[in-house]
Amino acid sequence: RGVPVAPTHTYRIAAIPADGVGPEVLASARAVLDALAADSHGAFAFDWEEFPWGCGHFERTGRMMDEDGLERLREFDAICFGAVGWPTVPDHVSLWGLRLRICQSFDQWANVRPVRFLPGVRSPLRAADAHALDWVVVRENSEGEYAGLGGRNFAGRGPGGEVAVQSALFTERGCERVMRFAFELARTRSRRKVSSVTKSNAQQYGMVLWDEVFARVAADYPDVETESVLVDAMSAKFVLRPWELSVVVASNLNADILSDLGSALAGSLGLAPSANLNPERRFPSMFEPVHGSAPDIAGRGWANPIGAVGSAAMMLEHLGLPAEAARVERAIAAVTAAGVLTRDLGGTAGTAEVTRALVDSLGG
Ligand code: GGG
Repeated sequence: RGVPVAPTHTYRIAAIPADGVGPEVLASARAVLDALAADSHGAFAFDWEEFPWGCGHFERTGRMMDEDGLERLREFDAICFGAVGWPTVPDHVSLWGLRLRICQSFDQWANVRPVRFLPGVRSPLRAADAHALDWVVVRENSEGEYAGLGGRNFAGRGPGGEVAVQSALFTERGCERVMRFAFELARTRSRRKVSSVTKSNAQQYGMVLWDEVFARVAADYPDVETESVLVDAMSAKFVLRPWELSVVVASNLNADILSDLGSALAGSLGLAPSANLNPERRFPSMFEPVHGSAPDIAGRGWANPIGAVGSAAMMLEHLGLPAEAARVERAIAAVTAAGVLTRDLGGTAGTAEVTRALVDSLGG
């Protein structure tokens, strides 16, 4: 009686906590999602399967993930990821062996990284400027500087004379699809603007192609304001004129750097959520906090779970549960406004306390 009778939909979610603080923040995201499901009166549920991959797995098996891992992940509705990296494994091995392997194999070509002001959080910006923070960085996530093209030890040159080449790959198709994604996103926002970022004055091939594709795509969106800004100037603009930005689209490396800067300006890298999307939905998309594994605080219960919980909200949106996503967003704002803050934000709360506060703030 009084209980909604919508049919139960069970979402199959793969959890990959991985390394460092990854398990702590992912447990928090799971607690929030499970609380929502428990409160849905049977309308939806999450069926979790956890994959114990990461640097520990690498030390035991020589692999960051199982050989059949991609095949198994393919069956899921979405992937929740923690963080990758541990000092005993070279960072390029752990990153390529797990996170990048999944992103590239599942063609998760759009990495969406929102940056916004949260009440009660101190920003290094002046208060009025901090309140204006409301951007989405759209990171091209399949090629660019992360194409993995290059090599070492050419023509017998050995130690002392070694040469390394690291190439960036830009395809017209890869640029165009991420730019169209950025423009469509801009059309859903109050400020319809897309800022494109390159270093095309110095990088005269790939980034000039990027600029040309941007100009062509922009012509299809006359209702959206545009600008093309060099990455060095954009870094200054993030700090000095943050109110001018809405959607920022950039290559893999540039967007990675800018989104860290953006989340630091919002108060902490620990706050930043992200979605690695395969917009065609041929493969599962992956949701993860922007931050890394933070080995220095791993296991201490200090990690800020808000980036992971915000990523879970992005997953809810992707799964077709926008009202539930909005509940999580409101809970995050209520918890920071109430001053329940982890150490990175100047507070004293631990991960568990923030998680409890988030669950208690979910409301109806
Ligand atoms: N949760 C994100 C994560 O684990 N990131 C690790 C990292 O170092 N990423 C580098 C990159 O994505 O560019």
